[in-house]
Amino acid sequence: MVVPETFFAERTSLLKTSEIRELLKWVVEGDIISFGGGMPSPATFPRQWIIKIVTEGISEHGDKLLQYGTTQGLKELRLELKNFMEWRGIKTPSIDNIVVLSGSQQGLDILGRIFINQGDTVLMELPTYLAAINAFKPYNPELIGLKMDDKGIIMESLENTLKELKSKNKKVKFLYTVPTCQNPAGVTLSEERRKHLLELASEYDFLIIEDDPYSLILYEPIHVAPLKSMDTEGRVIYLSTFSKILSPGLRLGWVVADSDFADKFVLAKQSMDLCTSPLLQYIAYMALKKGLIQKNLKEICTLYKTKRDKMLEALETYFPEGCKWTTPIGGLFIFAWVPEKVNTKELVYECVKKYKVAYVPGQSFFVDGSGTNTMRLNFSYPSMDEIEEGIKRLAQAIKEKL
Ligand code: PMP
Ligand code: G9A
Repeated sequence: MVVPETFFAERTSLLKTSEIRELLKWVVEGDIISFGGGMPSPATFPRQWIIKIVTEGISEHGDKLLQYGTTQGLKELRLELKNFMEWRGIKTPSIDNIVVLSGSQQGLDILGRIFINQGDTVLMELPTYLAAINAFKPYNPELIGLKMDDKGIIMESLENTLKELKSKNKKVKFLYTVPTCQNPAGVTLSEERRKHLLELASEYDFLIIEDDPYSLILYEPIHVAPLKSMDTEGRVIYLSTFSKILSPGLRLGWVVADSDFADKFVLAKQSMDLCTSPLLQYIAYMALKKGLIQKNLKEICTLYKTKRDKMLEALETYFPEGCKWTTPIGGLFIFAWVPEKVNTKELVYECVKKYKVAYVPGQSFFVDGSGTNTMRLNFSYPSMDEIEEGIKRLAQAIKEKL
């Protein structure tokens, strides 16, 4: 049957494929060195521990763990998350301020559902997490990009944007940010700017979505306070995930928000998946309770720091003149700029076919369509040898275009 477009809802035409997901297909299928998706190193997955916990969990609590659970999430997990959040400086009056999600990506989708009316103004970093852009787009907002430097969003630029919008009688619905070890740019918003951002949110009355998968994966002895820990007005909705600190295959994330927001998350989630798998939530609960997360984090940070340094060294050695890149204090990504004449979206296909190396072209992370000469490089997944070899091949591909 030839399916006519009219069968689909209009918003379906706004769904866009994710380049991260497209590249993943090639990486899974082929012998390609991948600097593509933000995949943790499989060496960090606690396999034997998970086998033991699941076996014990099912024999002791099988009736509960194999049953439907509440939409909010396992009470035991939310109690552990409450402590975990307090350790991060985020105080939650009750576990009802926490909703367990089937990955923080589900939280991004819910944000679109509960907040965005057609034409609403949403502010995002330039560049920003591409699956957040893709999650918001079907609701047809006006996405406005905010310029960044090595300290995150440039406050003057944000203030000018806010003033301009106000002069046009436009109100910002929310600002979405990955303030710590940003995906894709690898930068961290400075403490001074965090305070300023919260002041502006209060003055111009908008919400802040703090998406925070990476702030515990740090390679420098730096303390970074989450925006949510500085939020005195309940304007910050905080998302995080077990994907990078335990395993992404568990598909477990959570949101922390004032109860009016948390209740709406629950309502939206009810019709999406009823509840997140209680069995998988049990694994995360035990990982927090038994201190596995903290223990694992030390190993993750040591491993990824070595990989980050290896990639920085390889970039320095092989990349041609005219290229530059970020030096992230944590997280999984280095963001690179190549000479302007090189279009990284075109180059990636050649890189995959001829050089067997993949990265994510930067342009899809920019809501204003810029960034045609940028690329995001993940260093957590490839081995040390692959990092060296892959950057060498990438440099060769770039040089051929100059
Ligand atoms: N937000 C950001 C900034 C991310 O980098 C990611 C994963 N790469 C997600 C959300 C989604 O994470 P999850 O696996 O929890 O769905
Ligand atoms: O595989 C995914 O889509 C999750 C990873 C996100 C990223 O690479 O930023």
